[in-house]
Amino acid sequence: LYVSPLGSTQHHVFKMSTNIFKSQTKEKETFLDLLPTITESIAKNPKFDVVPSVGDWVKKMLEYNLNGGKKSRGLSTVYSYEMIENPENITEEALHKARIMGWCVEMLQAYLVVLDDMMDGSTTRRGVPCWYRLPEVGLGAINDSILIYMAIFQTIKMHFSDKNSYLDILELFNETLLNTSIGQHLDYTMAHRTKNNYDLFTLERYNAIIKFKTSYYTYKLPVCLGLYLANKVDKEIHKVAEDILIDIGQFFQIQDDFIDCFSDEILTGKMGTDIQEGKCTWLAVTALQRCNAEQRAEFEMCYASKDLADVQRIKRLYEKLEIPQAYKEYERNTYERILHQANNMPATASGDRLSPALILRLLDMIYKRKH
Ligand code: DMA
Ligand code: MG
Ligand code: MG
Ligand code: MG
Repeated sequence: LYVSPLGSTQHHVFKMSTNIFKSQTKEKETFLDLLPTITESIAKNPKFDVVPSVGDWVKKMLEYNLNGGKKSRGLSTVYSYEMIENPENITEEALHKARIMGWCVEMLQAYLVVLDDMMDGSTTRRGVPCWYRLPEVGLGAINDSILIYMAIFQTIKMHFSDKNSYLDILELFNETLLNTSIGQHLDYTMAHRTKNNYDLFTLERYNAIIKFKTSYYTYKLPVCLGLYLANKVDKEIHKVAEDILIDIGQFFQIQDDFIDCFSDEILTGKMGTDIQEGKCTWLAVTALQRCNAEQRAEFEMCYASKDLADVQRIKRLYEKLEIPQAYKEYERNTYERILHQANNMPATASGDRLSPALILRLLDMIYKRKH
């Protein structure tokens, strides 16, 4: 099957895309409707019986940190399962389970962003103050992140401990967190160097950072969970999936970097801090590749400054270097390249393949996104 977004001869693909689009809004609604059940069942952990105020806090904290946002990782988990599973096994109950797993991925995301916002000096997320910025929270957010993390495993145990792939699922979550924290370490230390020297801001280094900090938890995790939910435990198919999903994750993070600087806070719900924090972003790396000595000096002087005038100068420099145009071109080329890759994914020794339609669906969820 050849899947192309532009393919005039592959009209069946267009038909499918329209159907998917319709069900996407509905699936999101169904997915969101499940949240109260999830938070309630976590707060009902007998552990909290003797300390009911902690149970109440956990519920409130989960609600705050799981509300809003695109839910793209949770939904990707559900879509992956739907598109991987043998159609005759797809029951309402199986989909319900996939949604619960999707919420576990969203809890991992909540856990990560509670900490990420502290590390990045962020102020807002999903249109509200970052959790650690609430007066009654502060550094208690570190412990709250642990409570969120434990809620993931409580939920997985409750619903999936009878599955053959239970251990694989647990190991996948652990491996994902290790990879993400490697990426977050690189991201943080690159931004907090003591020397004002940008020689380390290379595309190679950048790609390593974003592979670790974003790709594994944003794409590999949801799709591999889809595979496990469909009882596909053969490691070979997981490896085939990993290769292309890392690419999509890097694409997603490059978009995130662009959005941090050039999108509207009203749309994104988060105020960008990448320039102020001196992050190694796609914009910074691309700008450094393009600038002359004078522009490089300006970059070194103004980057990683909290002063609004410096931030504006960096944005003007990006525009002068035509970074927005380069980004548009990058976005289109990458979309085409990944699609081509999707259509040429190898089959495993046992003949298993990852459907190109799933990759197309994941790509279409984010192509040209503004938030
Ligand atoms: C995203 O990096 C990575 C993680 C692990 C949250 P980021 O800081 O650019 O994300 P955001 O823009 O959402 O703060
Ligand atoms: Mg951040
Ligand atoms: Mg960050
Ligand atoms: Mg960002």
